[in-house]
Amino acid sequence: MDKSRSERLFERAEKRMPGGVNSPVRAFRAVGRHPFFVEKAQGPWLIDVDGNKYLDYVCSWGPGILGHAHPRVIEAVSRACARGLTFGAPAAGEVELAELIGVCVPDVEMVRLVSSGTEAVMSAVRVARGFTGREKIIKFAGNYHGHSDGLLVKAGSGLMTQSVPDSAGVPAGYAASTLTAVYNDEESVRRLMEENRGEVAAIVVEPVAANMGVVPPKKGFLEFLRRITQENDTLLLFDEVITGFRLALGGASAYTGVHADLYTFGKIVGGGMPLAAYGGSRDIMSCVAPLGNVYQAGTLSGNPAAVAAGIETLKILMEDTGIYERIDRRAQRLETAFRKEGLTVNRAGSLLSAFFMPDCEEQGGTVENYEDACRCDRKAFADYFNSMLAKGIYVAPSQFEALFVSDAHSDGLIERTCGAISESLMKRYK
Ligand code: KE4
Repeated sequence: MDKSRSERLFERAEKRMPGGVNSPVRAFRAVGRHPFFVEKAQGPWLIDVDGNKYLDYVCSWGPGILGHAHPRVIEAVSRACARGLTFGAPAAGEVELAELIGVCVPDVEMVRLVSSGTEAVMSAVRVARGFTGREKIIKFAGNYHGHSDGLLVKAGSGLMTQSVPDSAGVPAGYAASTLTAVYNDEESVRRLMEENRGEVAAIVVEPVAANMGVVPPKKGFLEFLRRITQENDTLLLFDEVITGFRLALGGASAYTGVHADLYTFGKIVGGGMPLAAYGGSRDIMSCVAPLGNVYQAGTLSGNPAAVAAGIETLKILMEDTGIYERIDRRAQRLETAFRKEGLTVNRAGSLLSAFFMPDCEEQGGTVENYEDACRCDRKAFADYFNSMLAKGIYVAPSQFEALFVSDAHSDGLIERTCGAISESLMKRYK
């Protein structure tokens, strides 16, 4: 596999950008090689600058539910760009997207569009604090909610990849207001709520965790979070940057039947463009400036080109909800292939992760929380990643990320992937 142009670009990149990348997990450090540089993407394919073609199961970490460069989305964005890239003033598309989000997720009576998932969660937490007048929040070890200071505590995703669950540069005061519980462990939540009675503004949770690998909520866990927050006048915040419009058109509340007070969305809602959102009931969202006294703003919030991508993506999903059955079925086929090779697999809809448990637990190990996920054999994962890449299949370069299936991953390509899984793993467990 020729990598020469990527290598030359990476050499230049490292001189000008930390680690040569604009987001740490892209650096491939957990899998012991340099990243490839992408030339273009189409459907389920990424093509790198050396002409290598990869079947893409990262899908840009989630936005790509339709596959890359869907013609209708490209057309919508091109039309929007021709009318001007940014106005810094309201435009009709923002209203249409806000209305579509509310149709898909009826709990979101009012929404604010922003430019990244980090910004959405950071803002929603500020709303929870402003609305309740309380300062503390509870999050879960291994959940990742973007890189705002108060949420970089025992976080997942790239922090786990670098095995640094907290970040330097976060003032102790911020971390002090962020309490960390154990995902799927009701007692750990109950204890924190009792120790901080009347002080917790919100419980912030990934309703299906996907940043320590995929870890679905155990039966009753979300229902418990809903009950204990209602009993304590604490808000429940579903961070649906990954699960929103992914698990179902209505996201986690539709998929699980549990309803939150505040929601954050990213990735799919922007159709691959820099757009995210936070929202909830009119009562709660009315505290956001200029209506209320919780300030949040953004030069490019509701950017017309990004809004065009989001609108077209949601319209396609709304027109053909059969997509969810198709991508879930294909993800289930991949789950079967991994299980056949003895791996522990967690799956929720079209999100899944195969865990490389230590040999002693290779059969029947379970991953239900951050501690379980940390036990995984990262070397074995790296070997699997590189073996799959050599076969032209690009999975996330970290054990602690999800595998994303798009509507562009045909049944034939899924079967090809199952074959590659079997070839890549047979040496490990047999
Ligand atoms: P962004 O700021 O990266 O748009 O969104 C932050 C975020 C918030 N909440 C959840 C549940 C998320 O998963 C994310 C971002 N996800 C990671 C991948 N697991 C983004 C990839 C990266 O950091 O490069």
